[in-house]
Amino acid sequence: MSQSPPVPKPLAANETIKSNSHLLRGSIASDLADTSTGAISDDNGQLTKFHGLYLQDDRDLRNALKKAGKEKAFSFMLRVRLPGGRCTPAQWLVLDSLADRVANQSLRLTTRQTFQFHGVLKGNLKPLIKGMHEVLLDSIAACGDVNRNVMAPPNPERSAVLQEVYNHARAWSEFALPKTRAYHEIWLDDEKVAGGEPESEPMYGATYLPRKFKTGFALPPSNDVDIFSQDLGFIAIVESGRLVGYNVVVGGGLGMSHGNEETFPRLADQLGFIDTQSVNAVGEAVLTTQRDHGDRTNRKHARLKYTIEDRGLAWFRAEVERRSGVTFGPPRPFSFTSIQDPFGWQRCADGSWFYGLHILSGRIRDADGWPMKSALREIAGIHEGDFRLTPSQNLTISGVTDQKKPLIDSILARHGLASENVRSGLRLNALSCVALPTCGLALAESERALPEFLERFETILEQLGLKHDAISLRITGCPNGCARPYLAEIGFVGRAPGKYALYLGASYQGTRLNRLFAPSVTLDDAVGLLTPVLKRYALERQDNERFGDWCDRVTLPADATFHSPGTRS
Ligand code: SRM
Ligand code: SF4
Repeated sequence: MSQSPPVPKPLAANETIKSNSHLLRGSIASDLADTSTGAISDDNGQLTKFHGLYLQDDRDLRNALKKAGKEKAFSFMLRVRLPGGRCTPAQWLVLDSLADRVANQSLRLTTRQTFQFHGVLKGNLKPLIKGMHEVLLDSIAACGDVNRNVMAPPNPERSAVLQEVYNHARAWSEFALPKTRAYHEIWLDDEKVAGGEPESEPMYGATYLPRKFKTGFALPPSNDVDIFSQDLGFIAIVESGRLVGYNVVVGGGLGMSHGNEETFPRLADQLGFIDTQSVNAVGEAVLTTQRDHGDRTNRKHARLKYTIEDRGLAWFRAEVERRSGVTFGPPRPFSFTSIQDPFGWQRCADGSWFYGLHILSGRIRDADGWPMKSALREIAGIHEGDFRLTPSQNLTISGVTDQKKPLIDSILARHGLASENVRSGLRLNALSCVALPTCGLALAESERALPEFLERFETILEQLGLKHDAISLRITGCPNGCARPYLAEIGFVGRAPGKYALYLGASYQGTRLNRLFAPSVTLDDAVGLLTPVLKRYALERQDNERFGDWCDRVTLPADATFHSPGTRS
């Protein structure tokens, strides 16, 4: 008896929204004109992501508003597109002032080197986007099923190699931008193009990618961009002081769901070496292979990491070679030794200076005793170089001359922001995602909980003589992994209010995932569990052995979870 062919699975709802959207327009414009609500429709909410915007509501106010029978306190988050995290002082001043005028008086530096505004009311979206446009900034493709903000090494050491890597990152970012004019029409009131060629998306097609897609460029020995967490990564290979090409890595990604074993964090695998001329061709081939073969039926299985898991790396490499016409060479040797941003004053090869400023959770606002926003506004007012946002939510003030250095120093000192004031190696290596009150997916606190987590662990580390040891701690409000917690030596992942899964044992350099140590703990539980572990580490570690390596070797059972196939250096 012949078997009937399997019934194809239905497409995910987002696929229909995209294909009916007339290249990302939907009915956003009419939703914007509707003043009876602060929200937009669900379908348009999916489309505005491609324009860098998320509809959110203030979760602190949800219950009270519900009780009062009122609409949720809706507002939008806007994410800026900022390849490699570079921003001029003029742009800084405009973003600073927009945050005061049309958002919640704060700027948030993200784990992918850009800015987010929170609390933007619907009627303020156009003024915000127009204001950004005046200083040549936009939020196109900052979110959505497209190539997102491209990461590049932020260290402002002005070497020719670093500049070249940045140029490649920028060129790939531009090359992979959607071509639709929807953003310009909706937000900047551009005229609709009449006549001429019909608009099209040659690289993406009308349904774009099955899911978000992230690219990073790394320059060893620093893995500051966490290259193995990217869908597509380019690791710069420098020989005799010259950039000769890149090792390409694919299939990294961190999001998972608690209790769903079919979802997991995964480190990227190496495809092989390419020359510098082939970056865009290979990038396009990786992107279109995922466009054509990624899962469009299940958004929890739609990232590139699952396509590679399901079909195998050999198949994927052959497909990319066929599409790009580029043959991969064997990966060339490289080594990552650190992930931490440089802090304080550093001298560059060209004689200029840069200052690495630690910003807890990337939150820039004026808090009591911590007037970060005012200080940076004053610096932007006199600064002649630029600012670089780092993947660890910090900031670099770069291109500072000998003449300007004392002035910047005095502004930092007057506002109490000198890096020497940062208390511990743990704090300098801590990240948190935004979580409550804005993130609709948060199960637990993260940014607002980080200070207490740090204070508790700093006390223990100080007692054990580990205060200045660089140990990475990352916390997120849910398992989506926005602060890359699975690549931290100590990772906390929100499960429920006040409860976190605790992971240990990633390598400090971001080359090995951590593993589950305790499935659901409070901060008190975690302090109780980790104090003896840290004590043993202080006494038993081998010379220069990092906390994550020691945990991996000593503390964790061999069968603790996490899937990380492939070979990494
Ligand atoms: Fe993220 C969704 C914040 C980096 C994995 N992320 C979200 C949303 C938009 C929540 C939502 O969908 O409603 C969060 C908005 C919170 C808010 O109120 O601002 C959010 N993600 C962030 C940021 C701001 C965290 C931060 O504190 O810095 C980071 C913005 C980066 C940027 O500038 O583009 C951010 N998100 C990441 C990273 C880290 C990275 O890319 O290096 C990851 C893990 C890497 C990865 O993608 O695999 C990450 N975010 C996710 C996921 C899970 C994706 C998955 O494959 O399962 C979601 C949920 C989703 O896509 O369904 C998500
Ligand atoms: Fe929100 Fe979860 Fe991302 Fe944190 S990790 S910002 S809680 S989606």
